[in-house]
Amino acid sequence: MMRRFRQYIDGEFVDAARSFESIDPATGDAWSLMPEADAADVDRAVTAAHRALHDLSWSGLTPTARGRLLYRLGDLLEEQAQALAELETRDTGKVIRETSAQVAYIAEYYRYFGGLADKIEGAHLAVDKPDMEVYLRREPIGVVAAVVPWNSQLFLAAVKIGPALAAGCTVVVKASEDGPAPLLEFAQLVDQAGFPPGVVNIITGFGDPCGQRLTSHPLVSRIAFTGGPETARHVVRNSAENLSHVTLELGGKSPVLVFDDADLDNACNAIIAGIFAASGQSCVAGSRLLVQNSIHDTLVSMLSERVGKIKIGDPSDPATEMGPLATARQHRKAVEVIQSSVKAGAVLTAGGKVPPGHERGFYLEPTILQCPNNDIPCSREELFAPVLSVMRFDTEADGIAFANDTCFALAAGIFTNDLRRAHRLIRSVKAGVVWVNTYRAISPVVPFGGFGWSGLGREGGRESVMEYTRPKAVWINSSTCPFPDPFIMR
Ligand code: TXE
Repeated sequence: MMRRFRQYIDGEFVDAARSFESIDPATGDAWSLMPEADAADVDRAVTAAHRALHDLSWSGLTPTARGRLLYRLGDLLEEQAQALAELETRDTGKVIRETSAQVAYIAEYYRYFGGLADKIEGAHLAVDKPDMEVYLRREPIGVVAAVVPWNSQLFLAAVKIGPALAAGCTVVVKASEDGPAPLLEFAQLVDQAGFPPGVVNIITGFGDPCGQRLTSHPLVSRIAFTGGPETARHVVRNSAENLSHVTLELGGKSPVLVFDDADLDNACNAIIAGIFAASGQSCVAGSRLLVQNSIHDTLVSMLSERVGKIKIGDPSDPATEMGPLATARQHRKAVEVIQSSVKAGAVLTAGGKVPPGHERGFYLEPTILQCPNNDIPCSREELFAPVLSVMRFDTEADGIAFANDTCFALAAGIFTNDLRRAHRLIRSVKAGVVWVNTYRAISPVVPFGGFGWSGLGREGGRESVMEYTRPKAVWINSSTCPFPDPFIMR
């Protein structure tokens, strides 16, 4: 008997008319049944969210009370972190040592956004009309459609649900059709936390019709999307239906620059974490390594040696360092791009094939490709796989030019012990997040996001809550004089 998950709509756990099988990436076998939301399910979820938005059980809560609910959700998440981590590992293949640490940390995001709920402030405006008192209210923007991909669904949902609820919005979350189990299970915690019915709805289904209907729904006011650039273009077109606000968080081809004065042991560890953690399925993956000529060979051989020792295996084993890719589709794409890159002149320095003994499931060796230029497929395309493209550069200007030669602009890593150079690089690299002598550090306090093909807007940080509000300007006439001539504007 396969475990069967349900969707959470209007405070009820309900089945969909159809279901689909979810695949365990470590074996390639189906292990559970997921509800396949159709257009009618989406309509019910959005209608519930729209009703809840104006229902006094939610809209009548003080911001502090909303914050308390979020805080409680964070506490429940912390209590259930291990169980949810195990579910995420089972459904996505992400190793348990990563899911355990990440899920526990997500609780901090809910607490952070809970703390911000009563710190959303409007303004009093000093207008040029002495009798007028003018102030700005910050009101919830409305129903939010949150669409997430398979990698880190709980985390990517938290940076949408948290600020949306802090601002007083209601949410319909669409879990990815790949690995939706942890997010569907998380609905139990939303229920226990005591949110009124309809405030948070969690469904899953395919891009078309589920994602399509949700992001073009006339009752949705804001879309928060994480996924690939191609799908993002559909989402932007869908948003035109209702002229909804959109934020997009769309991956990257992030450069990591290592200069000859860097601490190479530190850089080596950070590079490995940057590209091989989560088997490379991370939007900030440092997938393009740019190394200054004089240290290139040394660093590449350090990396190759370290990569050879990465323990690949069962993602649920705490000793495993790298698990499978989440889907057969991702695996196929990575293998194809490795092959086309070698044909285009890249030299395979490590990995590149299915690890021996792991023919079942979607495993791929950690792979290093040395690229003669930036036009090799693996240095252009986002792979979402454990594949590192390495290029050499000579001068600082060359390094910057290579780093910026991409349509993406999400993250960048800079390794140098020269503070002046670090500052020059920070100013010059095209990215929304820059890490100096470190990589992949995150915090709820820090806004995250990119531009270009990497997306629009930011998630995390104070500003992200404001993005779920809209200003309302209020004019109050304090004068006792009669209203003046109606045909003169004042
Ligand atoms: O993502 P999709 P995919 C990149 C990565 C990956 C590529 C494709 O390079 O190889 O994108 O991945 C929903 N309207 N990233 O195909 O399609 C879909 O059901 C509304 C980077 O898995 O973008 C899922 O819930 N929604 C990225 C979500 O969009 C639609 C993470 C994401 O799926 C839809 C993931 C539609 N028409 C992939 N079609 C990152 N930023 O971290 C699909 N969806």
